[in-house]
Amino acid sequence: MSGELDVTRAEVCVAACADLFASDGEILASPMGLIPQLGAKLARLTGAPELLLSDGEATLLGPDGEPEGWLPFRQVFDVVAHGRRHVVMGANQVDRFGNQNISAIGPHDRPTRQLLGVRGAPGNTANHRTSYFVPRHSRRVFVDAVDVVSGVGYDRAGGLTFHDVHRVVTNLAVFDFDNPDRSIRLRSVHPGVDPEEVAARTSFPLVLDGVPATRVPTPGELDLIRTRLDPDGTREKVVPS
Ligand code: F8G
Repeated sequence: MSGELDVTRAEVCVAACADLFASDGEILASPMGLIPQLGAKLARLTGAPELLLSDGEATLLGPDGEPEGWLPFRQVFDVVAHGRRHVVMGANQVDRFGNQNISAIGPHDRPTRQLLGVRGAPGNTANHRTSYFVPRHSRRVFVDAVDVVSGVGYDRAGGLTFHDVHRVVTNLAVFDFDNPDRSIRLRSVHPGVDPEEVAARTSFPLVLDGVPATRVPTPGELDLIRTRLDPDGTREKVVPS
């Protein structure tokens, strides 16, 4: 896809998800979905060796899936409340202040679609760092205003001391919330993606000038992804190039 290493879009997304955890230290990573999971494992093997990985049930795992500890479901709530966690959730909708919806689509009194429900999104965004991964960037996902606030965004987080919506990684780009008003900012555009395409697939305006390219994985990271973490290449089914 890009450069001599023939890096795929999925591999760029995995490295971008690994970078989500780069400065986290010894916290529990809770990546939802294959690409964020590969990113957390890659981070553990490279820049974030203290990261704790969970199987989503009750076991802490090493990067190759080897058991490292026991963390029953009830204790996850203690970890959530103490803020020692970084979750990467999905999003059916995200708006320009980082409000996320995984609950329902349409008017509250008569939704057109019932989705997963708010699940852990309210508690996560009130207590610790939260990021999102969107495998199919579209105007349907990046909306002016979400229909149901599951994960709380910066325009509603006034009283939340530990609110920290970190980044949104999509199949096209990476976003952060580093604007002065904490609105969403295009941080990088994946190699081979035209910034105008990102704008066309987003329902609110974006600043495109001067936006750098998302980094590509290093040769060492590529080797880990391709031979150790995802040798079957399932990543390419989630984010086709
Ligand atoms: C739409 C849209 C849209 C979808 N606009 N229509 C339509 C219009 C689409 C389809 C239909 C379905 C800590 C913690 C927890 C726990 C702990 C506490 C969490 C206890 C665990 C349990 C708990 C949250 C983790 C996630 C969500 C992961 C995803 C989704 C998806 C796709 C977003 C990728 N915008 N969108 N439709 N969970 N899930 O046309 O119509 O709706 O569409 O952290 O839980 O409680 O707390 O979503 O939707 O992060 O990311 O999979 O639902 O699969 O199938 O695309 O085609 O059927 O007509 P989906 P999809 P139709 S943390």
